[in-house]
Amino acid sequence: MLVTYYGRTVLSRGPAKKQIDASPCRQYIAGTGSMDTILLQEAIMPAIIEIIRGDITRLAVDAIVNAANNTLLGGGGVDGAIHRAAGPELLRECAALGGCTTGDAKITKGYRLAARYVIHTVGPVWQDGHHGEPDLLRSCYRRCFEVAREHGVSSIAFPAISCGVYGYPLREGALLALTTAQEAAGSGDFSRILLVQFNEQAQQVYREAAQQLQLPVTVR
Ligand code: AR6
Repeated sequence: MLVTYYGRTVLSRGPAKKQIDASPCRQYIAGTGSMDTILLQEAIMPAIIEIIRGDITRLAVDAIVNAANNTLLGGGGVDGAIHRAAGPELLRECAALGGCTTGDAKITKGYRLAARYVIHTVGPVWQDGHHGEPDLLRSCYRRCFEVAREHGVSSIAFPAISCGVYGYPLREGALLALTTAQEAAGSGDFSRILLVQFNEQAQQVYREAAQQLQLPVTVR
């Protein structure tokens, strides 16, 4: 596992005070030795936010997030995959929820999934970026974290909400996912926040977005 701290400034006294970009913090450890102890401790601890490649339906976390539609009655993409993996009981519980408005989130049990809960959220359909799409997508992530907190969820995994069939540009979606994840990580309520991508290209977009935001993330 590679723990990567992008663009951190070494805060300590001495010659190691410098800014690095896109360089693993391990380089600090191997550096001149004038690094601040706190920074060293941070560097060897895994970051709370993880950028992961894989199938979200297979993750053993407290909750996985579903990129659903307003009916909550299933669909294609990650929604279809989650319903297939969870089994028909999930659809039965969803049917009793009365749908979900765009930007909101609702929780169900995970049934046959390894995850205890599924948090269903409905992202915006991308038009041109001037129809409230960023606010709605931000609201999706924040509402998911709120609902997660209410249910004692400590580890949570997100797909790239809206970035498939709904057409949200992946780069912008990744920046929003990371900034809201960073807010939640700062609250101290979560032990792990996983941002899951299906393929390597998408993972690379997330990695570059983390670099742009100078966020500490674990990539694997
Ligand atoms: N694990 C992780 N990520 C996945 C998986 C998976 N198993 N499957 C797909 N993705 P989408 P949306 C990624 O289209 O854009 C549904 O029909 C995918 O590569 O699933 O919010 C709903 O019912 C993409 O990056 O969700 C709605 O009608 C991301 O998940 C509509 O699609 C989201 O893609 C919602 O569209």
